[in-house]
Amino acid sequence: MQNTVREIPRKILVTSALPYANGPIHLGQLVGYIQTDIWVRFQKMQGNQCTYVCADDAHGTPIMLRAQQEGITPEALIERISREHRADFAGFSIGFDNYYSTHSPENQRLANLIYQRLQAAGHIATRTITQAYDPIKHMFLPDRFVRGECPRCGAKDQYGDNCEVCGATYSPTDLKNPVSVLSGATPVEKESEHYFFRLTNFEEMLRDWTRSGTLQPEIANKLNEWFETGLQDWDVSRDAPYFGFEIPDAPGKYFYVWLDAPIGYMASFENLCSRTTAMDGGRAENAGAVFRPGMRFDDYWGIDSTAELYHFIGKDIVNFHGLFWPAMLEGAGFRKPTAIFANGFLTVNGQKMSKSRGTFIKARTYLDHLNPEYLRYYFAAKLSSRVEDIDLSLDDFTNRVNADLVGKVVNIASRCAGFINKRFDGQVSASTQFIMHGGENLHLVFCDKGKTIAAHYEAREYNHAIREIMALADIANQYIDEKKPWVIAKQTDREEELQQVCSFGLELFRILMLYLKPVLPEMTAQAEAFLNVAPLQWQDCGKSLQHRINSFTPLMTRVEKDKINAMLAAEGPIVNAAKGSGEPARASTPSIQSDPIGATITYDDFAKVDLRIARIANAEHVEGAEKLLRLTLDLGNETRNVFAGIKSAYAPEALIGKLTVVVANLAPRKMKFGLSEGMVLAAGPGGKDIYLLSPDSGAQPGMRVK
Ligand code: B3M
Ligand code: ZN
Repeated sequence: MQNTVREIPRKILVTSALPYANGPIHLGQLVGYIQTDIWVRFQKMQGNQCTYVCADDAHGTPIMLRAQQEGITPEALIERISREHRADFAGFSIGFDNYYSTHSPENQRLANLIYQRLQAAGHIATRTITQAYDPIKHMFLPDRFVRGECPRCGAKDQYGDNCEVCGATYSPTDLKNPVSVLSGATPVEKESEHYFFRLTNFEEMLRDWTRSGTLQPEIANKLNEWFETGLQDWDVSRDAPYFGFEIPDAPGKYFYVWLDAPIGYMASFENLCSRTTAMDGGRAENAGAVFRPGMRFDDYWGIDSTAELYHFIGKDIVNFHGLFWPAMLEGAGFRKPTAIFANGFLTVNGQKMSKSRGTFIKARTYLDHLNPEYLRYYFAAKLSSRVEDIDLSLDDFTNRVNADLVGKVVNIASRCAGFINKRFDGQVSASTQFIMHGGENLHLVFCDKGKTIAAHYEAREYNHAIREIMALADIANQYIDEKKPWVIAKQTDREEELQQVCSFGLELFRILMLYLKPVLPEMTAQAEAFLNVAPLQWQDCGKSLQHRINSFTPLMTRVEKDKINAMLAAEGPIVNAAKGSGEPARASTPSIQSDPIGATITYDDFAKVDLRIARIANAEHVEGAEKLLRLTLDLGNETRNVFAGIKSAYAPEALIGKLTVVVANLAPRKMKFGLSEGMVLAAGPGGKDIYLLSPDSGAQPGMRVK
């Protein structure tokens, strides 16, 4: 935290990492956006002037290539992805005050300005480097686009930057037998002049800054390793063709996507500032935003800014935010962030999200099946200020949401609202500020906890906040359990008591919703409507209910197992026959877009296909075949020879002994390399992403699959 005097209300600018505009949002990314959104909503409820901006990160080689592949311009691609991203974020109630794009005039102006200031101050150097170049595609190849044999251990088909087998790191020019992923050509080495940001000029500033409490201790330690190995100048240019901003006075040279990406934070904010005066105030994504006409860019980014600036990011991009970014800001005369908050990764059922296991869940797929607030709650219940990975265990998710939100919180309202609506025409008792129970005033107990809960939200210890809130929910439920309104309701002389107990229950429920509002904005909005109260603010604890409420609508229903299963099934790999013809099943770029379901067939059609379990007795390369492996399949009482187009995903040795599924009654096909007597089943788009189907253990070769 910087040692500045804070204005009241605080002026706070918050950002989340800018998602790449080359694919849909997935649940792993949502951890960060939900974490940030909860914090921002909490700040707004406190009455602080908190602004939350984000944008699509729209530049770079993968976006350029994907657009080419789809036969559209990169502008059209990023436009479409931006719409998808906005819809996904809106679905999860991520309440950005502005969502913009790094491919914007503001960002170009700011990127040029920062670069030119750095250059004028002597922080940019040029140097000629040698890089892998694709002679067919006529372009320099990013490390990830070159594959070949590891120079250390000889493992085949490794990326140009590191070996997944032995862990060696190297540059693409070190690979043996390298090929360009784009064209299959052997890359040549070519020289080119590059522009470097002289990070070393900022070493002293960075050492101080990273240790001044701006970073979580884990992150500060991590960055310390960089100081120990020595800071390096940072290559910030890329050669044409590249989708990005051309560097001023350097024709054919473009800013590397990571140079203009964080500047996108500033650009999105500047764009918001220029629109605040003309704000219509009614945009859905601005719920709760406090707009000051004339919010000024310099008040937030100028060197003398007293505003607080926080970047929420994933732990994989701390070097960019903890080193390059503050150095760029310093060198260009802007203020530096107050703090960087990094979150961990998401695992699903204890494992890395995986397309082949169907646990790589897209935000949209989740929204198609489940209530987004379940996930917001579950993440909140697990998130702390530490840089830890969190696990979405789907059973735990179901149990937790059902037990806490449905079983505890909604239950309070549903147990009390019916009596108030039916027996008292919606009128609550007058004195809900005095809920005496067990020698204590529960109203005071609940309001007092507000300070502790606020401190937990402020410190991003949401798991502690949730624990406190659920402890209060337990107290409210105990109160109702002891008072037993359903028993009182049967006694005609206890009308007033019934109204009071139920009113108290609803008042405690109101306070719980107030505390949960940063996490559950939609459910709270419904509760506000039902309780007939103005949008709850943090200081509203004392404003107790004393008026007529509206009729109760179910605020949240239980998580259903079959909805979860339907979601997983929707993400499950689509089964393709790995064709023996030598063509890949689909374009070989990994894609998480699933194939559309094919035409309907009758059961009889299906029954004609004789699927059998087979053991792969042998697998080998086929001389002269680029994509095929020759498999010798043991079907129990016979052996088959099958060619399968799975070479890009499997080494033959890895297949021997495996059980798989084969189409046993497919007419044999004569191929260039011999006769193929069947077809094995595999899923996935192609390339490295091919997954051979295999039965559970116990299946025997020859068994019929039905
Ligand atoms: N697009 C990578 C990521 O989403 C990158 C973040 C930019 S933040 C300025 O993790
Ligand atoms: Zn290796």
